[in-house]
Parts: sequence; C-alpha cells; structure tokens
Amino acid sequence: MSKVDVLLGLQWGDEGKGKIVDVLAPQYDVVARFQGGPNAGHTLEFDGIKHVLHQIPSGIFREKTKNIIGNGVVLDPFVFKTEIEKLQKYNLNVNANLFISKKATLILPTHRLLDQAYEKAKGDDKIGSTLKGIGPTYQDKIGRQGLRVGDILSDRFQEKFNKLTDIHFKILKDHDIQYNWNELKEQFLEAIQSLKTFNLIESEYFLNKELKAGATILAEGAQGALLDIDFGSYPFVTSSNTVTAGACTGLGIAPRHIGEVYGIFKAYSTRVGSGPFPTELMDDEGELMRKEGREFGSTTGRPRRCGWIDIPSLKYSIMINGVTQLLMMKADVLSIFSTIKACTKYQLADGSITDMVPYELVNEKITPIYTELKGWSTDLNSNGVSKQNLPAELDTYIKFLEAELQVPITLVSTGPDRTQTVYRK
Ligand code: 2SA
Ligand code: MG
Repeated sequence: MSKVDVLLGLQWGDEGKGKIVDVLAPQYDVVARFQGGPNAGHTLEFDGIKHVLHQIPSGIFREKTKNIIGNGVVLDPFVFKTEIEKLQKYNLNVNANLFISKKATLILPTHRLLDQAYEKAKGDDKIGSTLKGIGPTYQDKIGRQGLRVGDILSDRFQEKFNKLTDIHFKILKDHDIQYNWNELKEQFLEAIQSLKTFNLIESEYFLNKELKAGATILAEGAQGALLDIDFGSYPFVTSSNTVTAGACTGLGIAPRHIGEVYGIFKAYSTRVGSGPFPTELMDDEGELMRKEGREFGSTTGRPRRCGWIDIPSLKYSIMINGVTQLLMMKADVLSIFSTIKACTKYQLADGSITDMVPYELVNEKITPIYTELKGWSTDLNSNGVSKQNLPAELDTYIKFLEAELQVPITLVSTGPDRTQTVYRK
C-alpha cells in the first residue's frame, strides 16, 4: 500500500504551493484538494504563461495526473465553470482527469452575499475575507443545512436550493447589500448543469482504492497553517482545517496512510487580510519586499502585508503538521537586501521572552527579536544557480534556518518558473 503525501503552506498562505505541486506532480498519480475553495489562488508558471487555479487541483496541467476535489472542499459551481472555460484553450483532458466528491459542499450565490454582509457588519474588526462565501458555506455545513455536490443529481435539488436561500434572504434582509437575484440565480443554475457533466464520485472510495493499488497521492493544501480554524490567529483565520489532519477528514484518508509532509514557506513572510503579524514591516523595506516579490493577492489582487521570516510561528506550524521536509520559496526576492533579518523569539507585553506562539498573540503587542544575517546580493533569477553554486550567504541563511527549525530544507525556489528550482537532497 502506498502513502498520501501532504503539501501545505506553513505561514498565512501564498507560499508558492501552486508552483511546488506542479514541480512535484510528475511523481504523483493523483493530486487532491482537501479544504478551502475559491479563496485559494495557486499560481503556476511554465512556458512563459502564468496560470492561477482556485478550486481545480494543480496537477491538471499534467497529462497523466488524476485530480480530485475532495469532500472537505467548498465548491462554487459558477467559479468552477469559469475556471474550466479558462483552461479550454490548452487542450487538456479535463473531463477525464478531474473527479469531484459528491460530499463537497456547494457555495451558493447567497453565501457570497452573506460573506459581504458579515464583513460589513464587523466594521473595523472585519476578517478581511476574500468575499468568496467561504465562512457562510462552512457555517451551513457544520450547521447541517448545507447543500452538497451530490445533491445536484436529486430531483429535489431545486426545492432544497429554495429552502436554503430563503433562510439566507431572511438574514440578508437586515443588511444593506445590493444584488440582482435573478441574474445570480440564473448563473448558478446554469453552472450546476455544467457541473453535472463532470465525474461526481465518492472520492473516499476512489482514493483508498488507488492507495491499495499502489498509486502515489499528493494532498494539496490551500491557504496556510497559520490560517487554520483551530490553530491560526482566531478569529482572523479561514473556516477550514488547513493543517495535515485536514487531509484526513477532507479526503477520507486514515492517519496511518499519511507519508511525507512537505512544508512550504517563503524566505520572508506575507499576510493578506486582518490579524496579527509580529514581523510586519510598515516602512520602505516592507514596500520594497512587496514590489520585488510581486506580493498582490492572486484571487483578489489585494496588496499583501510583508515582513521578515518568523521562526516561532514556523516552529509551531512544523509541530502541528508533522512536517518532514521544508521547501523554501522566493529566495530570489531577498537578493535586494544587504542584511536579512530572522525573528527567532518574541518579547511579550510583560517583558518575557518566548519562542512559542502565545494565546495572547491576537490581543497583545508582540516585539520580535531578530538575528541579522548578511544578504547574498546576487540576482538568482538570471544566474543558473544549482546546489553547487548557491551564494555562500544564502547557504548560510538556509543552514541557519535548518538549525532553528530542525527539519531539512530539501528544495529552494529561486524564481517563479518550473526550472528555477534548486534541489538540496
Ligand atoms: P476567507 O475568504 O474566509 O477564507 O478569508 C479568511 C482569511 O483567510 C485569508 N485567506 C487567504 N490568505 C492568503 N491567500 C489566500 N488566497 C488568495 C491568494 C488571496 C487573495 O492565493 O492570493 O487573492 O487575496 C487566502 N484565502 C483566504 C483571508 O485573507 C482572511 O484573512
Ligand atoms: Mg495564493
């Protein structure tokens, strides 16, 4: 029996998961998404073209890879239809290579409206959600009134849809949200017809059968571990379990079948939306990082908050996820800095110093304690860098992180393209 390897982001999302799944995909027979939905934006770049995937697993560009949208995902049929249409010009065999769990929960247009309404009502305390309807859809799932992909095959679907949207309208009535229901409803019902033409399956049986047959499976996480509903900086989190355990519940895979856990992190940190971010740079350095790293949301286009690497939070992520290998992204972005800073500890409001993530993170001002390292000041994009000729200062930075984090960094990404990848194994 083979194993399910898990790949996930260890920070607040946008670590570069799309690129890595794409680089790793040839080793896997199956790539499966287990949580999140259209709030994700996984960017892949090859042959000079940039692709952004939201709900479709990143293995879709590989001819022989089967792609699964698991039960833990919240699926927006309208966004899905748009994504499929965008892929059409590449002549991929999408219908044959994509499988969707009947148990995935459907995002209705009213969920998107509710997301807007709740964010607006929160005022200054808003989460900074992507407004894709993620929170309200997971609320309905946990509240046991959600609609699932499998429901679209039932004669009673329209009735169930009306019942749930009626509940939503009652809530929306108290909020000042503008919308054209006829248009939204038509879009949705059209998208449902298109969804019916795909392979709708019981993905837990599918995946376990594949495992038994010796297939290799990669579970592709979305968002990041620090946005996990339980372990992230609640309430400034997403509504799903983004950690390794989420792959078990979001796919129907038993814990003993989990193999490698690839933890992806950026050589620095970014965050979109509200919430604590101890190493955030509010100055020119932060601005420079954003510009150099092209740090703008791939789903919403929002500028990302930027800052130095945060080792206490990475240690926390590694612990919760059982990370076996680290993959460091965007090392090239730091080439512009002559000094690199790494936060190794936090100083709390009472003056105490810790390398743990405190419960008070959300309410207290935390002062990062930095170690400074010499920058490599080498353009990594244009030089053909490999394991053998990594700039000495970059090598020192990598080894410093390995010593702090106690997990090997097996891959370093030096640019967005598939080819700009240094393997250290
Ligand atoms: P939501 O929409 O309810 O999941 O938002 C809750 C919080 O989770 C954050 N979040 C994300 N953070 C980074 N990247 C995400 N995906 C897109 C991308 C984001 C974009 O890959 O670029 O385009 O803006 C993502 N999705 C959710 C969100 O900012 C809230 O803090
Ligand atoms: Mg992203």
